[in-house]
Amino acid sequence: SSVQPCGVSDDDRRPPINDLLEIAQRGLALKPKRLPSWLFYDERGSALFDAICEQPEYYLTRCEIALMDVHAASIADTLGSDVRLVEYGSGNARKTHMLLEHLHAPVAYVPVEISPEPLRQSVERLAEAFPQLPLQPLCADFSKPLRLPIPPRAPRRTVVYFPGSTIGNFENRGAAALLRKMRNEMGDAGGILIGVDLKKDPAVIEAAYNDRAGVTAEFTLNMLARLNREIGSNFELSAFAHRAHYNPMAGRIETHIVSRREQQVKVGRVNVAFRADEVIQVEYSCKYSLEDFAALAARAGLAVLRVWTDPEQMFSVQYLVR
Ligand code: AVI
Repeated sequence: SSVQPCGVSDDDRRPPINDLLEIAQRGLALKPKRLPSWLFYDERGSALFDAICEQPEYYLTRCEIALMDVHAASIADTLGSDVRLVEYGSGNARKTHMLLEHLHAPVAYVPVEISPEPLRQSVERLAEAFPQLPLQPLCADFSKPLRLPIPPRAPRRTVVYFPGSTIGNFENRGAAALLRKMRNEMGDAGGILIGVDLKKDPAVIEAAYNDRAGVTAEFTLNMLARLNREIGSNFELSAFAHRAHYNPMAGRIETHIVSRREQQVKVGRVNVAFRADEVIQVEYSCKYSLEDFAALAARAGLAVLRVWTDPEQMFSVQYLVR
């Protein structure tokens, strides 16, 4: 079975649909309207996400990098020698670079990334920085079952690396299912090294998803621009707005695209009607306490062996084992 980031839920048990037009029509027919968050990441969206990571309000990347800066050697010691490192959704692989600098005799690095261009670029950079390290890139959707390449020599363990708190973009059930899938792929002796954003002052979290420069708003609305580009819909971008609000009960940022007025949009042959203020739900970014995350890991048959945090406990990197 596959696991989808939230938006269109992973539990509706319909046959898989790959066609963008059908995905959009189906999501916009739901009540409330929902589109899956992976739709953000076309080339423009991926560039906008990189720009979000540079915004002063978006503490996640800065804190995770600061944490890696201090703890990468201790993390590498915990992982041990002769590890095969498999990274889910490797993107620009900046944090990986910090980890690889300290790993003891790694057997191979397997970046798994759905977008071929970022995958190619990161492999090129890593090949230059780590000429001895066997690189085995896999252009694939990490939410689907993976066929990992045969390693050049037998590893002591396989470690799945999943930084950035991307796990937060999955609802509870989907997150547990994804952790279970990683658990299968890592085998008995393996582990999962995962970045998890922590609960904190809601104002700080909300600011991270509403940066003053408006990069996140552009990132959100790029989803509609992408649909216009790829399936010829006619969303008028100025008639929609980005809204990201922290739901303290659920412990998550809920991002919506809001219709600024009553309007009709053509999506293929379908006319989609919007009321004024009607929303499309596009992303959840779940935040965890250390206890919340240990409970989620336990649901997937995993135990938290070690946790590293930054000095202000904004963000955590956790090592999970069977
Ligand atoms: C990729 N993911 C962890 C980001 C997050 O924080 O949920 C995506 C993002 N959406 C808006 N800003 C960043």
